[in-house]
Amino acid sequence: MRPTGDVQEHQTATTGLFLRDDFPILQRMVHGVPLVYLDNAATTQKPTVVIEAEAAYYRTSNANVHRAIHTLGEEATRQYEQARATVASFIGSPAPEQCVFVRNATEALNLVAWAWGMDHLSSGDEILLTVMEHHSNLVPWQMVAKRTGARLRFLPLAPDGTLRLDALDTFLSERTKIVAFTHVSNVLGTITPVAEICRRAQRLGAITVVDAAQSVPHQPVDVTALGCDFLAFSAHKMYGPMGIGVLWGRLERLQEMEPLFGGGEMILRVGLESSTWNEVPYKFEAGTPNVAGAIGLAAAIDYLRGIGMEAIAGYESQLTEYALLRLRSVPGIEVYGPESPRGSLVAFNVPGVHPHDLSQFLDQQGIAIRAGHHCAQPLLKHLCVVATARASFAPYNTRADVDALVDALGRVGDFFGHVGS
Ligand code: C6P
Repeated sequence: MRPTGDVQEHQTATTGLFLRDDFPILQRMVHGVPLVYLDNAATTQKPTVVIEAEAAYYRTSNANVHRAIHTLGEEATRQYEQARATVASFIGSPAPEQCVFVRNATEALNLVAWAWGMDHLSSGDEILLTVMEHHSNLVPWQMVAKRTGARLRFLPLAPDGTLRLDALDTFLSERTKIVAFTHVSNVLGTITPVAEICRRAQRLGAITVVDAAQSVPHQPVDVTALGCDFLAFSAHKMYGPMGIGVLWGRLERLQEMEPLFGGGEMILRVGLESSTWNEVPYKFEAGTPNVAGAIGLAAAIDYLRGIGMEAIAGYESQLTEYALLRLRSVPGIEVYGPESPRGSLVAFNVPGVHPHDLSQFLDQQGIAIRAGHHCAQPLLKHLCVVATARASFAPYNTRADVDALVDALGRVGDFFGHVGS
């Protein structure tokens, strides 16, 4: 059932869209007070259905996949491939084999950079990124550019933190081979117009790589509608387990890519001198995969679908709007990123208090936020800060959680004594 209108308004204020009881960890106390978890962009908490799905696999079906000719092996293989099909239908993939299981978004982005980039880039070619990329979508391209002689270019931001799309034509040319960019910034919350960028990049023959680590958990994402070549995300940011993520790719792109890791499962035939490769996606999944993780991810997707991604996006948008409104009432606070649309997070600084001290102060009151450079050092340099605090939301958060944060921020001055000085 999808809550809308009054029902959703009520839930934003009081109970959350997810049932808090579904998440055992949300029942715990921190420093003697109930936990207020506002670090969801770093990782989300796990519902019982996900924890149980992993445990049930280990309890009843644990075996290696694609190898064993026995009942457990067949069950494990069936569940692993069923999980792939669940992922595929969740993101609108034409076929399950276009979803490669990896460890996380970082590994997915590295896989494209190394396996596609090394074979298709040479001196004089350009890789277009944006200045707001997470290190995971920057450092691999730096490494590959260094080895191939390709040049990195960066699409700039407007003062409000949105992408300067008007500059896209200046940066895109026949030299551009790859355009790699985040769907939602993990610092600014900026949402990029993926479909438009992909359309314009592909007109010039460039391939597009979307870092969807901060979008897939929060809004409907359909790879076919977006029109990208590759899309990367992590399960642990979408209520699934750590250690499993997905690289989605267009079939022809995946087929033209050489494998990155060699070993078991990724081969067709092996000789002493040379080998041939298995089909997509198996040629990218060398060694024993994280079967329990894939099954846990599928359980998380079933859980998300039970609520509905449209409902989740609507709920989080209301909650973030409320957080922006309340945070701006804190004297002297600096809030980063565009007004709207924005992802479900707010980065901010309270003058005179280092974000690390702020985070520690909030932790004493049971409130978990993130503080630091958020693995986006070039972006923070662009913002002329070394660190920020960041509150990020999930559908188990409520306005009461935002109120707890803002009330605590109101006490920061008394605690540190020198705020604003
Ligand atoms: N951002 C944050 O607190 P991994 O670590 O591979 O699951 O995700 C990497 C990653 C890639 N892109 C974006 C936009 C991200 O936000 C992240 C992870 C976390 O913001 C940890 S630094």
